[in-house]
Formats: sequence, C-alpha cells, structure tokens
Amino acid sequence: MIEDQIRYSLEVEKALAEKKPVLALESTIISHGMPYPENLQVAEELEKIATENGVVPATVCLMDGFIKIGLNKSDLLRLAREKGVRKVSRRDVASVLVKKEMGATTVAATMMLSELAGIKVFATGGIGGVHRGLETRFDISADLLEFTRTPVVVVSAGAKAILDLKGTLEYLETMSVPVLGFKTSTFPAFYSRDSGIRISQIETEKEIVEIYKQNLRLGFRTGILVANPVPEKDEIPFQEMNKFIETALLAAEEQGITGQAVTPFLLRKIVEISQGRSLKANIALVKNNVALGSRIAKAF
Ligand code: PSU
Ligand code: MN
Repeated sequence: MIEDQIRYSLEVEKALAEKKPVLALESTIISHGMPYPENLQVAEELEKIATENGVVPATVCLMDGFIKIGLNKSDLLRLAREKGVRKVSRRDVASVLVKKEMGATTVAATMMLSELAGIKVFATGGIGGVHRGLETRFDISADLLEFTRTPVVVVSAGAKAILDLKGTLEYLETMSVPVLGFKTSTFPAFYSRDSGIRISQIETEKEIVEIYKQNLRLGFRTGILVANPVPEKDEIPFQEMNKFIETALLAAEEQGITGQAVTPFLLRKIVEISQGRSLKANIALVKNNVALGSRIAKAF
C-alpha cells in the first residue's frame, strides 16, 4: 500500500491527526530554483513564516525510496546541498521511488502527493504553463494537467513570466480550472504584479475555501489556482522584465535546451542577466504566497 511509503514529519503527522492546519511546500524551488546556501536559508524562512502563522509546514520531496511529507533539518540540508537531485513531475515519481533517488517535486508532483497525504493547501512561487512559441515546440507544463485532476488549492504569483501567460490562461479555461485573483482583477506575471489579462477577483481567504468545497460538492476534481501578486515594493516592472526574459529565451534556443531543463535554465539565466534582482523578487513572492497559503489553511 502506498501509505507504507509515506514518511511524515512528527509535526505534520500530529497536525493531520488532530485536524490542525497544514500547508504543503514544493522542493524544486529549493534544489533547482536557487543556489546553496541561499536555498536552504529560504526553505527555512518559508517554514518559519508558516509556523508563525499557526500552520505546520510540510515540504514535500522523495528520499531513499520514500515520499516525505514534512522535512526535518537534516533532510532539508540534504535536499539543498546534494548534487544531482532529480526534478520530479508526476511521471517521474514512480521511477525515482524505485531507484531510491533524491527527488525534488514540481508543482504537479507536490499537488498530487499533497492530496495523497490529505493536505488541501499548497504554496509555491509560480506554476509552470504553456511555453512561448508553441507553434514550433509543443511545451506545456505537466503542472497544468495536474490542475485538471487534483483538488488542491495552489497559491502562486501567477505563472512564470517566461511563459505564454495568455496561452496558459486559455488552457486553464478550456480545462475548466478555476483561477482566482486574490484582491486583483488581473493575472499577476510572477516578477510583476500585473500582466493585463483579466481574471475573476476574490477578496477573502474564506471565499477561497468555500469555492473549493463547492467545487467538490459539484463533483469536480479540479485544483484551484489562487493568483497572489508579488508585493509592490519587490516587483520588477513587466516591460523591464521582458527584456531579460527575451535574452534568456534566445540563449536557451541557441544552446538547444529542451524538456525538463528549460524552466530551471531560464530562471537561472534571468537571475544572471538581472544581476540577482529576479532572485530577490522570486524569494519575496514565495514568502508572500506562504503567508497567504497559511491563512487559507487556517480558514479551512
Ligand atoms: N520556481 C522556480 N524554479 C523552478 C520551479 C519553480 O523558481 O524550477 C519549478 C516548479 O517546481 C514548477 C516547475 O512546477 O518549475 C515547472 O517546470 P516545467 O515547466 O518543466 O513543468
Ligand atoms: Mn516543459
């Protein structure tokens, strides 16, 4: 049974048993999104934000053939420091478990494993989506497909700005996935607050919980994407950001980067070109999402 392969941290196990609020966190941003030791520091800060909000953090990853839901200090250190950590989306979960490799979970895999563990809310930076230039390369993140079949509330600062944001929203619309702007009527663009694309707006954490429950009562199994803009003081204007992104996309094209490597490559390149500014914005928006995610978890 799959339950035998789940290893909960003591705190998470206790919180789930007592029906206390738990917030899931992904691990790809730790292993593939930031350099060591900054990534460890950020991972610890994120857990602290959840704890300060009265919520138990459950960072998800694969380790030694087990599904880990909630990490202790030494687990977190291994994840942040080890070389060759696999980026694990839904399709990779089985093989990484069998091979007992170290696996960092993407939004798709974290959603799926959260649901398995009975956790309803998950906070991340930005979800994957439809990549630009779909005419020439058919690259659509498995994150989007996961939203069509896994009922978890995901808090993000929109989809990563390296993507085709209009295309990403069109896909979610076709697949009937609710997208809710938290105190905003436009879809955020990760590093910037506003992409100019309209979405429906909600004002409270409670509304999100009600929509989630209503969705299930209707028999729907979709996830809910909550779009939470980066704080004003940390944003990088859309126009400015776009120049960095175009340069990074060109580099990816020239170097023939494909598949799973595309997103980490682009994000790293953008950090380089923006001289670290994008990383600062990225960290600020994840923290902001963890705070909102914690409040939603409590509203359940
Ligand atoms: N945010 C980052 N770095 C990342 C990611 C997010 O700062 O590497 C990851 C997320 O885990 C997301 C994944 O789910 O990128 C999407 O990858 P792809 O486009 O290959 O599906
Ligand atoms: Mn892809």
